[in-house]
Amino acid sequence: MIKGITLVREVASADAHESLGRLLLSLGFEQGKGWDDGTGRGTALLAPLGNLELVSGRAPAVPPILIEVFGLDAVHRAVHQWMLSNYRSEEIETLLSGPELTHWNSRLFTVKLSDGTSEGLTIGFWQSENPLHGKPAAIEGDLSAAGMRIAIVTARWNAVITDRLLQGSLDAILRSGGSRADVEIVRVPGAWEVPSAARTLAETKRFDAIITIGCLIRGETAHYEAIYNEVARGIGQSQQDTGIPHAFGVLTCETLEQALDRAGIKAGNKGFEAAVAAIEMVSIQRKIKASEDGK
Ligand code: RBF
Repeated sequence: MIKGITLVREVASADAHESLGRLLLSLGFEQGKGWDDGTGRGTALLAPLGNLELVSGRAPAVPPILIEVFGLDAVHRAVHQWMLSNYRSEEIETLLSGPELTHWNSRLFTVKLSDGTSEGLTIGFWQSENPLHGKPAAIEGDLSAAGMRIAIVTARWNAVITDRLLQGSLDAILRSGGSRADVEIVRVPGAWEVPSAARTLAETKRFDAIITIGCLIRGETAHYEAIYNEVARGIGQSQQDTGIPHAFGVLTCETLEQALDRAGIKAGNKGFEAAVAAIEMVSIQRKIKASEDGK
């Protein structure tokens, strides 16, 4: 039922309002829907996250407005710069603190703005020192291929492209700690044959993941959509039926030039990316199983 939280603060003058609004927008607040009814105006500044924190047992050691940022030192510099054009330098020393470590593994500075209102306006800008702070807890795969057994199925059609994709996949596996002896490469005539070979390999249970490689070029391929849909469906079905991750490295392109771009020229190497996805999926599968076993 809750949609959001709004803190309302008074600013001393229209000029201060204007100037403070500009500062906060330049630091990354999003402009919300404000209001102006002739007797006063409101500027809405939106942040991606908000929370209400209740404290008991001791007085809060922070100002009532806390803005979480990344790049705290850059924010401090921007606030200092802004203060130089709004306050005398001796005032700034008393109004703006330097970033300091808190007892909650963060750094924080406070700035006292817009005196002359009933409440005053003190803002604390802070940044967590924990790099994972604010990230929802999630299982994520590692990119280590050490000890992983991987099969690569690659089509001979458009070998100019598929050989480059294969090279990209091998490159990703070896650079992620995998061993060439643990990689089996199977060549099939065309993309159409990729799903059945992938499935045969997956059913042997000798591999942790399968990487599929092919290249369909619309210009040369009659019934392009029909072939492509069946290849994608077959690879997906093999993955779902066998439970073994299948990375999809089958290019579908309008032209040979577009295919070359995706095989290492201008748009990365999709074979490399498919191998990285396979490695990540094996790792994720292992972690999910380990967390199940631990229950
Ligand atoms: N295989 C590919 O991997 N990429 C293609 O672009 C491609 N184009 C084809 C176009 C035609 C008209 C035909 C008949 C086949 C094509 N194939 C292509 C081969 C297909 O994947 C398969 O190997 C053969 O049809 C034999 O089953």
